[in-house]
Amino acid sequence: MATLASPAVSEAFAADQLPDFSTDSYKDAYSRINAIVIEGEQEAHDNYISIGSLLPDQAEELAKLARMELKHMKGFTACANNLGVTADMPFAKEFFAPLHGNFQKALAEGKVTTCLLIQAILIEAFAISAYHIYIPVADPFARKITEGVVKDEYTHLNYGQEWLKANLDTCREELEQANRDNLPLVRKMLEQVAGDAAVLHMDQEDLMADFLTSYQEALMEVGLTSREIAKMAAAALVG
Ligand code: PL3
Ligand code: FE2
Ligand code: FE2
Repeated sequence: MATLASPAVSEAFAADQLPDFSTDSYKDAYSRINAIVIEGEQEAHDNYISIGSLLPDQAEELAKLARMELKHMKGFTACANNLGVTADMPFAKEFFAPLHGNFQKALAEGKVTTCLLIQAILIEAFAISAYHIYIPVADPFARKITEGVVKDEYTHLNYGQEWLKANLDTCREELEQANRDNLPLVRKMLEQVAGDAAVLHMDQEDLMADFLTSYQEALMEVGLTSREIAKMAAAALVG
């Protein structure tokens, strides 16, 4: 039987401790994770503006969402400055390239459903899970900023949910195909950040679990059944 003194238990406590934010290894991992977040916020801004070009009557509302993303980007830039870290932007651009390419292709084809699934569901659920797991192990400055950001991200997720829900009859098939094409990419992205995230004391399984929770809840709101959602989630295993 496990007792309080058993190694498994004390390791579990150690994982909850705050990291030493001043070490070279922390700063090195942070230079990539922070760059991913900055690039993600910048691309989110651009993506909402682009979606506005496909939905002209929504352009004003989408421009508001886009503005929030720029504010997030500035906040996370300040987090790096505060720690004396320079974000590795070329790394982050490459990290987003496959998803970015799929978004641009869908945009060129006028596929609103695909664009919204990529940005407002998959990327926002990814961001929400990452920020949730980061907040308890962040330095105090970054924690405050991230807490403010995560509230906004729910507004963005909600926007995507509502549009897809209102258009479900006509977008179901495109939604399933877009999910098949993009959920495997998000799974790979979660795997790629795992090593650096661990240095920040963020646990990979917690990240995955939180992502899947936001993703499932979003699809439930859209109006899909549990079975349909399970089938969509299975795309991450097959892809
Ligand atoms: C859209 O609003 C935001 C898109 C951002 C994508 C974020 C990916 C997160 C990767 C892991 C980050 C941990 C949090 C660290 C913050 C400096
Ligand atoms: Fe954001
Ligand atoms: Fe967002």
